[in-house]
Amino acid sequence: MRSLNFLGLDETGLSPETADVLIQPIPYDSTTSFQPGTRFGPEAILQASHQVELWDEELGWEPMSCGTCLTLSDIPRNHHGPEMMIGDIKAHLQSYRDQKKMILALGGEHTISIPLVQGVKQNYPDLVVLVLDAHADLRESWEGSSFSHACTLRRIAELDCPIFHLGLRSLSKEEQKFLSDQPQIHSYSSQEILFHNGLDRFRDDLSAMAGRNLYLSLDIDALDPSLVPGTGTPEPGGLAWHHLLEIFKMVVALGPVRGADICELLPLPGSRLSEFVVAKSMFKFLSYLFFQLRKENPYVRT
Ligand SMILES: [Mn+2]
Repeated sequence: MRSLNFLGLDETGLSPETADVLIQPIPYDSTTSFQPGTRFGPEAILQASHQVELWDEELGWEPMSCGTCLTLSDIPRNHHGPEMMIGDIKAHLQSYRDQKKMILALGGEHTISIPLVQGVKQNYPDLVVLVLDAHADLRESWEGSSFSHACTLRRIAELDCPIFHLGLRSLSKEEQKFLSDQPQIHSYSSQEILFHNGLDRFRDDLSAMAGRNLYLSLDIDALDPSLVPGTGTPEPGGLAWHHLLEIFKMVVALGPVRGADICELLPLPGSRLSEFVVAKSMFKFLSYLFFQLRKENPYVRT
């Protein structure tokens, strides 16, 4: 489907109908406020993914021989603003939604999560949204747009689904006030996760919703910028690699994950670290996901 694909996998014989997971690049940015360039993220991530080993040393298996991924063609960037782009994303993915396919989207800026979550919520009305992000993204509007990357979680909150937000460490006074009035947004700051066992509280809270359908949105700036310096709006004091893996494992174990995205990777000249971390995080997430699916149904593709 796409000449440069995820992990350089052999996609012979695969189609969107038969693949377990569809990788959907969405090279879009327009509202990024600090450093533009996240539209170059998907290409850089896919390139870096070719350096990821296909053997998962932690689980002792080769996940891509048990589950299948197909990398789709890019959704072209719409230059007429985020609302138009959101419409394009919805239209582009409609047929996959009708088939209830699992889509892992690659941004691009965080705005792309809005139509992705909306689409999955249509299929699964009980959806619970998990967001990893340094920023609250709860602004009503930002720089003239209600669909700026800085408003992503505000728009998702309007969809009336519980939200679990991990890695928060930057927000405005107004966002803090809004957050305090939103019982359905469960927040776990970076500091709580790093120093006060915040992931234990997260596991307990999410366990109360075990079995509900989940969507995972990973703004890569949730991780510490020493690990991912290439991001649109870096914030110090972020999560470590192994926090991310622990979160993936909890999420995969606690509910069926129906959709996911990874956003805000900004390739930097002279370093491939950030895109490699993103590519490896995709690999680990899919490895856990396929491992869990095989555990639930050992007769499928063993
Ligand atoms: Mn962010």
